[in-house]
Amino acid sequence: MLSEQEIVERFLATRLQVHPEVLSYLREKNDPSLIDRIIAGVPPDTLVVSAHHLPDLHRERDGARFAADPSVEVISGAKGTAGSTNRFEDFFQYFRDRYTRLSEVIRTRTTAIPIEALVKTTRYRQQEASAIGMVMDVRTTGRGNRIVELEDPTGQITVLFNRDRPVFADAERLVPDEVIAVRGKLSDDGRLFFAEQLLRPDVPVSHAPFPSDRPGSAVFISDIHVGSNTFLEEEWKRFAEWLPESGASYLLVCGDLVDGIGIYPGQQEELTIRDIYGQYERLGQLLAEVPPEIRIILSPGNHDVVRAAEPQPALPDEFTKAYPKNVLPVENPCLLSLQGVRVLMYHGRSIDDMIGMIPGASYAHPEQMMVEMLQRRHLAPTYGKKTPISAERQDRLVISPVPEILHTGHIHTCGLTRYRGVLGINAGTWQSQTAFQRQMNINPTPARAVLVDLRTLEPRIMEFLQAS
Ligand code: D5M
Ligand code: FE
Ligand code: ZN
Repeated sequence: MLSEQEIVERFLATRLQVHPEVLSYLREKNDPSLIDRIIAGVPPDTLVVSAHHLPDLHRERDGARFAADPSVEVISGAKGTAGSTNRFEDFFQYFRDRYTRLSEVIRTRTTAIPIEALVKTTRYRQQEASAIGMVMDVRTTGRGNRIVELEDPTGQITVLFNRDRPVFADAERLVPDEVIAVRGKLSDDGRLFFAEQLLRPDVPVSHAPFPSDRPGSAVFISDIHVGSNTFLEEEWKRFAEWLPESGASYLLVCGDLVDGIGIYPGQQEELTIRDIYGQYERLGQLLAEVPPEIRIILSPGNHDVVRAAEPQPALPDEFTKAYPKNVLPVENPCLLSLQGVRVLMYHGRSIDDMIGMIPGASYAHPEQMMVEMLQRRHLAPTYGKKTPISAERQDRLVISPVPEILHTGHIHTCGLTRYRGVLGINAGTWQSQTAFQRQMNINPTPARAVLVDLRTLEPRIMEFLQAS
């Protein structure tokens, strides 16, 4: 099969960019001559080759991808793709895969030396050098400097970030298990590396998102918590009445679809539906009121019935068999293409972990944590805290490719961001403040939905809260 790189380079040679839709089409066709035919056919002032440049192919295909009606393609995280629980070798493979993929992203911006060579060869003690590694441990010393144990497949080194140097601001936000590059100098005895610069994999500065080339819009929500006595049924009704008027073709729900059972101590007392089947049945009834033309994408969260370890599998058939045909259960995380606009859905359990570790982070600003994810190119950078991760051979939580939209939920507050062209969305929740959240001083922003025009990637927050 033609590689993505080969296709992109052939177009770039004639100064053309390629829309991801066209890219995946060409990869499937695997016919290099097709590329030349397309190049010959586009108007001279074209910057991006998109689906409408392919009128013949349009007819040629029977699939929905190029049709005018809504099209959802699950790029990764389709139902049934999450692996089963792991053996010890998988655990090793998991971190190796994470390191390999993230270090490749950083390597495009710096020339790094394997840590073993850096430590063993004396010549690096006089000159600046760079290394790429995973943060095995990070701590603050008594003097307020940051110390990191950095590891790559060849060795390990202790890296010091001096609190008086400019690099310290980046170093303050270091978390265990993220992959970084450091530039600096080794101490004379070769035991300590003094870092002057820290690079994260990040989104390229020049990153340009690909909007849809035809009209369409999508609604983003999360954390419905059906079955909870704090589920805002009246607000949901208003939302359901608005949906047909919204003009949207897609409704994306990013986890915590129901409140579940046995999720926290004493939950029984806060449930109006105490049976898990009953909760999903009620959700099905609510979804049946959504116009059948709207594609509904459901990914799970930590309150849902599937295993907690991420990637979380899609809802099993036994819970969704009575659901309308326009409902598509997917995994968490999941990468979708909505008429060419790539949306990465992730419930966001790692946001709790990151809020606990990153200075200045707060439950009021999910959008800031989405930026932290994008900079690390990882949805759950730290292993072994509150976020359970299933260590499979491939790290499905790595953010690659860079999506047009990152959709999260979980912390029940609404926040939007635009980071290097990527739109970050957390719509909030459909549950009012619980007793537990009151104790924790978490102030939810319930009953909001975010409507996005897929041609402009412009978001609009819609409010459905009733005046109480
Ligand atoms: O999570 C909703 C919000 O409440 C989210 O920000 C986490 C917080 N939360 C919920 N349970 C706990 C516990 N046990 N410890 C700390 N923080 C918590 P949701 O997934 O809807 O319960
Ligand atoms: Fe939730
Ligand atoms: Zn949650």
